[in-house]
Amino acid sequence: MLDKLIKKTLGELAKINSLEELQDLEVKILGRKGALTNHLRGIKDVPGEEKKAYGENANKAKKTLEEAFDQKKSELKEAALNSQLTTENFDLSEPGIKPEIGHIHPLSKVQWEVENIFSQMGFSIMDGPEVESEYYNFEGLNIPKHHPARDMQDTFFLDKEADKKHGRLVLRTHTSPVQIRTMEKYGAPLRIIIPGRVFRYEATDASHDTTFDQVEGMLIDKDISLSHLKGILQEFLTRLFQKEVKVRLRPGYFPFVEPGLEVDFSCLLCGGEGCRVCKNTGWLEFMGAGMIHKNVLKAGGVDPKKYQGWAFGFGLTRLVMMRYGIDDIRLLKSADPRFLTQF
Ligand code: FA5
Repeated sequence: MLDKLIKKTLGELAKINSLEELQDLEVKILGRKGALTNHLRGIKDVPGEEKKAYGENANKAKKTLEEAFDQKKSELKEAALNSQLTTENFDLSEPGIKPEIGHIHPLSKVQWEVENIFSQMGFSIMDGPEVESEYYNFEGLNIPKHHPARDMQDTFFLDKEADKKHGRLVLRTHTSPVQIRTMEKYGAPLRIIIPGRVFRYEATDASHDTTFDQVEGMLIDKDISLSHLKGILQEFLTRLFQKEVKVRLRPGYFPFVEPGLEVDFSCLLCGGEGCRVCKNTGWLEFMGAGMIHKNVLKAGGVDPKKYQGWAFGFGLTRLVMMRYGIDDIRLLKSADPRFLTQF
């Protein structure tokens, strides 16, 4: 009886030419009231000792037929697709769908330009961890515990200790910790820049964010003075903005430099005459810098009697804003295509 049903069904299956016919046959055989389903239900009337064999055979038949139906279904689907491809009209000259092509984020663009200019001047590009220890972020940089200078940079602390010597883990508040890491690793002389992301626990507004990018610079050698710093920065900014830029140094305070400086550059819009952008001063505030403090050189294992050097740190994010005239820092991390497609 079962063999007959299988044979008959396979025979009918072979003659089927459409998915609708296939579905009808499937209902007739495997559906709730289908022939095979009825056969399976008949198990209740079979004597005890024959039940096992009856059930096994019926399930085997069910499996065979299900596979045959699946196989036929894929054949019919493929045939339908092929006939669609051969019968439908194709216009090969019709314009295609233009693929969306992404592009480089303005922050990365400017970062690469900065890296290129400094590489051309013989600087190497360094990297360091974003999750730092208190030691590298503060103590090593001559900012002891409880020193009021720690309040200058509000910090995100992690609930975990690096180790006894290095203290708690923090999200680095500046790229300066990599100064010490690089001195420890390579010793002096050194000529490096360190671009990277930094984090501060502060209220955001149009010019402040909690996550932003900085570029640190450091040059250590014999007989190094601030005139080298001024020369390098002037050259860097002139190449970056492709117009002559002047640099001005003012006294400033950072615990890891002595003397410390604030660096300004001549306003790009008015060239120093005074305008709305520079608030009529002719200058734009750019960054902190100074001669590296001897305690910092020592922390990095460099002998301050033999070597000296300078370091600087500027906000890359703010430089990008100046470069493209972006008036809100938060747009840069917004991932908003209306903003990003403008670059
Ligand atoms: C520092 O972070 C020092 N490490 C810089 C330095 C390095 C000084 C080496 C001396 C020697 P400061 O906190 O001023 O300094 O930050 C440097 C720059 O980061 C600022 O000039 C500014 O451009 C940028 N910056 C600071 N806070 C924010 C913020 N919340 N959002 C965006 N940019 C910021």
